[in-house]
This record gives sequence, structure tokens and C-alpha cells, in this order.
Amino acid sequence: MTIATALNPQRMRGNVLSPEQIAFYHAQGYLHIPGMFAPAETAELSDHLNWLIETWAMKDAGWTGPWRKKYMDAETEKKSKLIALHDLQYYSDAWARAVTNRKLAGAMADLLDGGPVELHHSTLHVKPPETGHPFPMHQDWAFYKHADGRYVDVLVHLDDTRHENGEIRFLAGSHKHGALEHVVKDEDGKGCTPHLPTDKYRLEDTVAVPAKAGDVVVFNIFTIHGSHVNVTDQMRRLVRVGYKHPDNAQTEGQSKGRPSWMVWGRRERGEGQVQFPMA
Ligand SMILES: O=C(O)CCC(=O)C(=O)O
Repeated sequence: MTIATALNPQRMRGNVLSPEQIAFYHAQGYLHIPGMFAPAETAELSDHLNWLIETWAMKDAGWTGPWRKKYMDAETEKKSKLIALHDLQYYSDAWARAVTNRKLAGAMADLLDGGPVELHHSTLHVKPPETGHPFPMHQDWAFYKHADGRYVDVLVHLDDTRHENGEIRFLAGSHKHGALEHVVKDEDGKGCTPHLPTDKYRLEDTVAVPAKAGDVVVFNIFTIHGSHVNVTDQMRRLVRVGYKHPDNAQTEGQSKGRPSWMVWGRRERGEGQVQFPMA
């Protein structure tokens, strides 16, 4: 498997990001970009998100697996919920604008070999108040496997995050190891949500990246990450948006097989390549 992380001169000419920001992403596997969305845009996205949560999102126990007993006491584990929805751009015009936002797409081009860039998916992650869902250490690669590292996940922040509401946390530099085998079965051999072994990968070893509403925190598809439970009395609302280089083929998982939208540049036509089917 290719791990596309090395710097080349093309990557140093940023559309949106500075050379220092681009170099930080390639060294650490993540990057905090403050103020990606202006306050008025963030307010509109927040308003649409609240409507989506009430109207379309599902609330359930969230990710499964033996990790739950390690991350939560029995009481919290019983109550802990996750509010989720895929592909917000199908339901809201504000979110359709957000996932194709020019500045965000330009930043993605900076991190993906200069582009072109495809939108792969978006996913809502809301940690409800008091017992809101922690996330065990994992790579997003385990959910949507791709051939190489030219894939960036973006966490759009709708609320300020901090330790108490479960800010995102990364194992710095971990993307350089490429894809890792994840636990995909529980003690009884039943399928569970992919995660890394809790004895080897610990939230205590991660770097916390608190951020403000309107900021984005981005990370590589191989970067190991997780987050603590939300113990505050407010929701913690994040939307993850996945962007990739068109030449980085998906091999398995979420959203495989559907065409991705171009958000930066043009799709090169390969020898014999045909158009996308109409149905
Ligand atoms: O919402 C969080 O705290 C974690 C998000 C996450 O792990 C992911 O988007 O892959």
C-alpha cells in the first residue's frame, strides 16, 4: 500500500493554507484550521443542523464492541447515545454549500497533491449531553478503505469543544504507519464497530485539539484518533466531511461504488473510461 505523506514542491504552493500548515499536516497527520466558516455561515449551518437533528437524524446506542466497557462505567454505558445522519447535503441547502465551499475545497487541494479533489461523504456526529458517546481509538480507513493516504477527513465544528464535551484527540504522526488491523468482533465472535485494541492504543497518549464553532480540524485517513464522553449539559455537534484525490480508489466500506462530486479541479479521463451510469 502506498502511503502518500512525503512533501513535494507542488504541495508547498498553497491555495488556502500556508507552507507551515501543509508541512504540519504531513508531519503530524492532523491540522486545526481556525475560522474556516464565517460567524454568519456558522450560525446558518448550526440552525440547519438543529433542524436535521430533530427531523432526520437517528439516535441510538452508537458504536458497538468490547471497548465500551473500558471507556464507560456500567451506568454511563447503558445511557450513552449517538445522534447520527449521513450525507447532510441531501437534506439541507446550507450543508450542500458547506461541503462544496471554495475555501475548504482549496485547503483540501493543498493537502491532496494540489488536487483535483472529490467529496466522498458527510456524516453528523452529535454527542448528546451528560453521557454522550465517546469514540474508541480507530482509523477512519477501517470504515471506508482506500488504496492510499490521499484522503482527508474534515471535522466541521458547530460547538466549541474542550475536554468536558469530548474534543477530538489524535495520536500524532500515527498516519505514517498506514492501515492497521482493527478489532471487528466482540468476545462472542459477533461483529462490532471497527476499533483498535484498547490495551495498545490509549486516549491518554493522544494530543487534544479543542476548537471553536466555525473552525475545522482535519486529519489523514490513517491517523489514529478518538474522543472522551461528553459530560456537560449541552450537545457537542460535529460534522465529518471526507475528501479524496480521484486516483485514490476505494476498495471497501461506506459509500463505495457511488460517484463522488468534484469540488476542486477536473476529473481526468483515463484510457477507455466511460461516463457514470444514469441509474
Ligand atoms: O466525533 C468524535 O468525537 C469523533 C469522530 C470520529 O472519530 C470520526 O469522525 O471518525
